Amino acid sequence: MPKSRPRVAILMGSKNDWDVMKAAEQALSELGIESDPRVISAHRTPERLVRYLADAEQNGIEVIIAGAGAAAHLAGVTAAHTLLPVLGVPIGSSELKGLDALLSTVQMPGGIPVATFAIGTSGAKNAGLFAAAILARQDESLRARLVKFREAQSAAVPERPY
Ligand code: RP5
Repeated sequence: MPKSRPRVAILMGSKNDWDVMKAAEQALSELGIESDPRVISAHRTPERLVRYLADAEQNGIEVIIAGAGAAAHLAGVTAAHTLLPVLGVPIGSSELKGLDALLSTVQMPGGIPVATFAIGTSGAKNAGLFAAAILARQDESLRARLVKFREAQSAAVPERPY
């Protein structure tokens, strides 16, 4: 089956972030949403970032998820270069276990917004689900798939702990 056009970009500062960021790809793919995972660092490959963002909207990208660790400025710099919604995922790859990335991502000065998620895999998964919720506003069949996902999630919770 031919792949549909990616609607969500998943940017990450390092190949080493993929272990965490693949949770976003998985959440999207379970809802039938194609994504575009890229290793793009705001400080190691700044030109690659600007180039990617210049064409992102035209290429069909509607939401950008940006995950990075340490002094994480990927989500903020991304948001500075696009009007697309940017969902930031702090990654616990540093000595500070993601607290540095969390603060760097969440504490954006007023004017350039970044929606910030939990540190690590839960954040990446929820960023994927949040991107799906944004897309579902204009996509009835995706909305129906999201409803099914929530129902299945509820059904999987046992009534009793034993
Ligand atoms: C950040 O620095 C990346 O997002 C990564 O989480 C962290 C460490 O990168 P590597 O040295 O593992 O490539 O830019």
